[in-house]
Amino acid sequence: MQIEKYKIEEFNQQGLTDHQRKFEFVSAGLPNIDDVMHKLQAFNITIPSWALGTGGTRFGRFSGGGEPRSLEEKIADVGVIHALNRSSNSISLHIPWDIPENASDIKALAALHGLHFDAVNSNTFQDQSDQKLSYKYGSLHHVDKAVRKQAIEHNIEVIKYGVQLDSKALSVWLSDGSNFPGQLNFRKAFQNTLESLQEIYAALPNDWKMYVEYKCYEPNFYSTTIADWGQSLLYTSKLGPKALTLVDLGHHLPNANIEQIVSLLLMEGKLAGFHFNDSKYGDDDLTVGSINPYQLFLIFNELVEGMDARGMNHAHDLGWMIDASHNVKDPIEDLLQSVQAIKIAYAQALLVDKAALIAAQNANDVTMAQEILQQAYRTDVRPLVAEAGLRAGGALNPIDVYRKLNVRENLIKERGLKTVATGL
Ligand code: AFD
Ligand code: MN
Ligand code: MN
Repeated sequence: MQIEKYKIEEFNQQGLTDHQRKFEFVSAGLPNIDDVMHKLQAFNITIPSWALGTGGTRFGRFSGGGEPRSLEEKIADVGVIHALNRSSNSISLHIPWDIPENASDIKALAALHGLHFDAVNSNTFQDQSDQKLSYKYGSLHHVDKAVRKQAIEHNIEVIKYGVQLDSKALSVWLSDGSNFPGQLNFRKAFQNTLESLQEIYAALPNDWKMYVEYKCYEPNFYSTTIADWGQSLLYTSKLGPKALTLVDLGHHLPNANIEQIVSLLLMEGKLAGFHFNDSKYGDDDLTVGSINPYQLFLIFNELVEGMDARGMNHAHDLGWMIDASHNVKDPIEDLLQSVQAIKIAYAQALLVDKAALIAAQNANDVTMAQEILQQAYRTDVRPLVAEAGLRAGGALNPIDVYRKLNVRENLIKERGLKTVATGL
């Protein structure tokens, strides 16, 4: 289904006076308001194809109804999100869950919704039914060269699909690792992985990037072959300039200082971008900003500071993507909340008084340094985010409009109550 613009405008009219009052109040005290609004409007966050269906755990999966049954329907769902928030103009596909049968038709369909294709993701963490060799003991790190070759070829095939869709990056997440001490020779596992990644790297088109994700544990619980940012950076440094380290917020041990990791990767020119989500314990894949919005703000503070120091374009020079999956919420509502949380953290980071912060840091004025950060964090920037959406032709309140238009009910009518999204 497609959301008509005039319907969004009708709902916007209802809340306009109230919104304008709030926007004027917040923006009055902000010297850089025009710059902030311009940046907020330019900022888009990619939606992963696998977040559009209800998630599950090893205990069960409770379908929410009206889930997309095909790539075309996933694109339509992202189209709904983008029509409402005007900040989700791309989709990231997972191969083989989302094989485009006719790439030019798929591109045309996406373009109808104002969408393009971001990074493509390979999958060597599951066995497919037509697959010759198993990934039970890993893929790119496997002791058997034939398994490694199969996994390399899969990644190269994913690049080919991506080229047809005008994607510009391959994301590699490996579940490779070991569950028990003694199972694996760490050095050989590293070297096998490096050689495999080198072969994939050699197949990248010139204007492509390879994003190497790390994850501290799961599904392997004793060791992971790319376990942390240091290990990923080791691979990406050895691979070359097209290889970059991808930070998934849920892939750290609790209390890790992610903002410091971000700052240093940026300094080295080795930060690929993000998989945004939130977590309480591990790879919980919860809605962005639902558990620790202050951490998200601190990360954006480092991003803005580090990108500005390197003269980078906030909107385009890093990969911004959500990687979440929900078991109990409507996935579209959840993604709207996630995008909103990201834009709020970004807006707050844009409000940090940088000159004052540098002065406080240089004077070892710890109290003032904290005050400056929290002054920005405690500003209610929601009217700024709403205004950016409004100016871009979106909804003042995306979730409200989504509900008033009965989008989910219509999707259930169209697709059925018991549908299950492909890939999950
Ligand atoms: C899994 C991993 C990782 C990866 C995603 C897509 O935890 O976050 O990005 O699959 O391959 O959720
Ligand atoms: Mn991820
Ligand atoms: Mn993950």
